Amino acid sequence: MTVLEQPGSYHPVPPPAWRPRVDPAPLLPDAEPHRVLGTPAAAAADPDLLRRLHAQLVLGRRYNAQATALTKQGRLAVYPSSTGQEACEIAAAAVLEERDWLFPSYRDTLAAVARGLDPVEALTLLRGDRHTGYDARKHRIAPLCTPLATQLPHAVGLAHAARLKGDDVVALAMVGDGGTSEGDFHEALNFAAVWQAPVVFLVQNNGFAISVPLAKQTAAPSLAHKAVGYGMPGRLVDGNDAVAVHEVLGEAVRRARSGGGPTLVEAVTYRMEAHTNADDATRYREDDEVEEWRGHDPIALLEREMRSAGLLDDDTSRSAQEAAEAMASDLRERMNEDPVLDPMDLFAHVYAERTVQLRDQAEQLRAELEAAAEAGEENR
Ligand SMILES: Cc1ncc(C[n+]2csc(CCOP(=O)(O)OP(=O)(O)O)c2C)c(N)n1
Ligand SMILES: [Mg+2]
Repeated sequence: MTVLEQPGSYHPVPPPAWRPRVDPAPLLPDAEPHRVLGTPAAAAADPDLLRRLHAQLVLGRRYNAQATALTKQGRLAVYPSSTGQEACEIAAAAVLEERDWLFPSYRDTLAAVARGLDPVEALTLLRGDRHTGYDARKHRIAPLCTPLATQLPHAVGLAHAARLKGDDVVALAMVGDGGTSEGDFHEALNFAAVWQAPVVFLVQNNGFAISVPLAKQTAAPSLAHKAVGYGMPGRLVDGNDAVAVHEVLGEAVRRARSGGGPTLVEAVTYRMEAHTNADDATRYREDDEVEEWRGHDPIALLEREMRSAGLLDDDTSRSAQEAAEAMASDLRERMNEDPVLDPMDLFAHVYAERTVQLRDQAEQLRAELEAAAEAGEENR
């Protein structure tokens, strides 16, 4: 008997068991990035929130400038600046509760600082000192992640596990536009949606993955549209509008917390500086483009709104600047101190149980350090 001769009813179209699993329409992002500043909606914004965001943006800008200066002084190995992207960094930290988790990428030291991490600890990894530089569990900030997008599945795993345990925890994971082309991005979003994990994915579309512009990164209508393929809402927001980013991320966090599942947020922003201090951005982009974005600066946008609403005067502006200068001078001073490091610490926190190879290497290093110390004693 051939397949065609088998008994049973004939279905010229797929059986009705097949239908779209969810209605895609509500998942689609808006055509334009959501904005608040410079629109009538700004009048309803909480004045205290505007003041808080402003103070943090000013602090953040100064922090980026200081960290970049430290690379030039040889005190920091490398610094990927988030100048121009401060609104995303600040808002990401502001929408989280203490019990939540932040999963930053290498560019997101400022988000970690805005979450309360000591600015020196936040730079320890980039200084090449000690592991990630801070206690990830204590601060609920995962290590600043250099391998692109690998922080995303971690965020999903943590959020899903928390939900299974009945803990009220949301994970917010940050990634760049380039990171969306990684397999880990796909896997993380797929798992998050299937499990309805309490995660928020924040893609900072800053236009470039080092020298690769977005047009060469993806053919998708927007990065937010990618959400629909996984069955989660995609939201598009002006990443330089601190109030809008705060609003969109806040909604996504509330949705995740209340069991509504994950959201993918694409924040449209721009990397004002080179990829890192080791990069020369003039080799692959025009100054005109940078200048155009300078006109859409996150601090200027907020200040304009606040001044017209009578929420910012020269005194408040000056005191925000002074607080930023004090932070920068403290950072400079403390980064100029040589850290005291134990070379044996290299082997800590690598495996729960040390492998044979690591045990051997640790012994070898210990012997070398002891021999060097003895030789030092003899030469004295
Ligand atoms: C898995 C992996 N592949 C390649 C790199 C090298 N790399 C470091 S940053 C970067 C560009 C990432 O761009 P994007 O995700 O847009 O983040 P941005 O630097 O703009 O914040 C690349 C390719 C890496 N760190 N990890
Ligand atoms: Mg990028």
